[in-house]
Amino acid sequence: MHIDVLSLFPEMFTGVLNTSILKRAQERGAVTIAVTDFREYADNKHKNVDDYPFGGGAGMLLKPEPLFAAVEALKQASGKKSHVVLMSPQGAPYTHQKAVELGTHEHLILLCGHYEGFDERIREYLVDEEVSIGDYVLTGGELASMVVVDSVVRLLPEVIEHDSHDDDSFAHGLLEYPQYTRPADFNGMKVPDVLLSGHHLNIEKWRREQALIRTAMKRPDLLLNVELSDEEKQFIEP
Ligand code: 6GU
Repeated sequence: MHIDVLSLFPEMFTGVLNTSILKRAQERGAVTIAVTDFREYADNKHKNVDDYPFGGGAGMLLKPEPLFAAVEALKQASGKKSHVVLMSPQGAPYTHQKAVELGTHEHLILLCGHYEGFDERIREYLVDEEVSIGDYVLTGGELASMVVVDSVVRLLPEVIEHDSHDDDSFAHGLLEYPQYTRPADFNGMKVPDVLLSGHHLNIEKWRREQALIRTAMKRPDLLLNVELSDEEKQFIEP
């Protein structure tokens, strides 16, 4: 998979892309990631990428030309089937399912604006989808695009170390069950007996119950999208 990020502030990405799992994923060749300053594609000598809105109003808008030219160049260079994502607080809410889905594209192009809005033709003609990472406004799409890159790349088959993603919070629509490591008794704070029992069936049952309880307490909204057995429905009824 190849990921291109278009941003006016490429330096924001340096640490994130060169650390931990994102670093390892690139070293292993599971993904290549490039950040490009789309100011390079500005067509005027002052390298302007923004301009005043027609009809007046506060603030500036990102002009269409630099982003259209940059996306076209990246599509040509990749020779792959490209999927263009606009990072914006107006986008569809970003979820685990979306991370899985974006991971199926061989070439992702993530567009990040900063401070300002986009000329609407970018939305209408250049972009395949628009994504938001939550109901708050960031100064730019950069942090959001790093969230997307991180969550997509860690799920790629070549990056997964073991089956740990099966139990990820959200993988089955539930929050993850509680986990413990040694010591079994830390200053009187004890690990639940069942986990020390070696009884795998009871452990599985306990974990499922705990995931259900935890989700019902912290994120009841998630339960609307989960298949529950009749017994499980009874179990979490208040
Ligand atoms: Cl994707 N961009 C910006 N600028 N703000 C956001 C966002 C994206 N998602 C939530 N807030």
